[in-house]
Amino acid sequence: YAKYNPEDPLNLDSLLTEDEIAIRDTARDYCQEFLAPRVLDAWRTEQFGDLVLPEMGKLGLLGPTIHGYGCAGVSNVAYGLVAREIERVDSGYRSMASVQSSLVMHPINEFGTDAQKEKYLPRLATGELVGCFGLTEPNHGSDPSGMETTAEETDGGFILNGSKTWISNAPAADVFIVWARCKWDGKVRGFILEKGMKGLSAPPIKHKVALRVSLTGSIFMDSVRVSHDGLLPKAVGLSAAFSCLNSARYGISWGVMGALEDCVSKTLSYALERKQFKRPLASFQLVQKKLVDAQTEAALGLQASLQVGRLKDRGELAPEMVSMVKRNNCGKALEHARIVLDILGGNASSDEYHVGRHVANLQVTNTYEGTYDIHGLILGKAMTGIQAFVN
Ligand code: TGC
Ligand code: FAD
Repeated sequence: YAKYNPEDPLNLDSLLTEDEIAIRDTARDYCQEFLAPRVLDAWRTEQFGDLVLPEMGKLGLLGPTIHGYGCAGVSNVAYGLVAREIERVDSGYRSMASVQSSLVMHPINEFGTDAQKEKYLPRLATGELVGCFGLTEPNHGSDPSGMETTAEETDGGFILNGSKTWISNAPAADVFIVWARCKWDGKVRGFILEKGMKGLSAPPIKHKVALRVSLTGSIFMDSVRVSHDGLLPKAVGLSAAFSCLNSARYGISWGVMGALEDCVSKTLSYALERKQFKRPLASFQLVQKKLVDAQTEAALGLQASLQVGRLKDRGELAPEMVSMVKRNNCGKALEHARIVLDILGGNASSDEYHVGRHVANLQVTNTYEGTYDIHGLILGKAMTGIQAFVN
């Protein structure tokens, strides 16, 4: 028999290429050396770490699956491994990176003109420019098809009116990918807006109880004039926005497993050291069960994301597969992070023990990019042929 390794229970490493292991190790070293020491202060003060995206950019971690434009051109599995390492430290840092890579660089690369790609991608890849993605509106979260933001044609371009809310990176963004319903044909299209445009503002939403290292904001558009160069010509219909979500949701499925792994690792260390009734907590059967259940779900979730990543790399991905791993992994991460948190006893309430921070973050990851229940209904529709979320 092979020797069982509790740190990699199902030998995920054996399924990765040398290149994937190398980029994973680069990301892990960076995250543990540079992000982990800063996370507590950033969490307490809700700082947007200005250095974070440029540092990630230097290591090739932004838009890593894109070929050209200064991007690394690695596999989707490598992208997932990077998300896992970042989220091992904090879901908010992973949010910053996934918005930049999947929700801003991806649509420009997929739906943009050559000029738009040349203009934005190299500087987004280095983190010199910060991007955000505005789909959710105050009256439309799970149902973006009801969006009220409009675009109308005018001499030389378009005029956008409307508002978006709960937008990651928005207050720090230089580049805004915004989705609007076009008055001339009723279709949703994607636009590129830039900081400083007249009528465009992005105030922060402060005092969040989760994801505090990631800056979140609203986007207000009051007759913002965008030239023809600001239209993403191939981003027509909600399916274009959903294609960005497929990529980001896939990354989240890996990321949350990293957060859960960190919860297991931290509570295991605690359980081995802390004694009650003259014995380490780790010697109690109930405590061992909590740890093993959490570790099992992390190992299984990673295998599922790996399979989806391999299919994505081969061009054999169905969006429902992403719904399945996003929903399962976010749900399991939240459930089991919450259960192992109990092992810390009163110290669960201290941010210095980190697990409570992960639990708060995982509530958001289970909500954004389609809630747990919405992904359940997407899968329910695929299974039964009956759409349950709309009449
Ligand atoms: P429906 O009629 O189902 O679909 C409209 C069109 O879109 C197509 N489509 C997809 N295409 C590609 N990939 C997918 N996953 C797709 N899902 C749907 C569909 O085929 C159709 O195309 P066409 O050509 O026939 O028009 O649309 P619906 O309005 O009934 O959709 C319902 C539902 C529930 C599926 C959808 O609206 C949904 O997914 N809601 C969740 C909303 C959401 O995920 N929002 C995310 C906002 S971004 C965010 O949270 C970023 S956080 C990032 C971070 O900080 O890390
Ligand atoms: P609602 O849609 O109002 O849902 C509320 C509840 O009702 C949920 O439990 C939901 O599952 C349930 N529900 C809704 N419809 C149904 C139904 N048909 N059947 C059963 N149950 C239903 N959005 C962006 O566009 N860009 C971003 O960068 C971004 N970043 C975010 C960052 C943070 C920190 C947060 C919290 C959110 C972010 N979002 C972003 C928004 C996020 O995508 C939405 O919050 C999410 O899609 C849910 O929408 P909602 O909040 O309007 O909830």
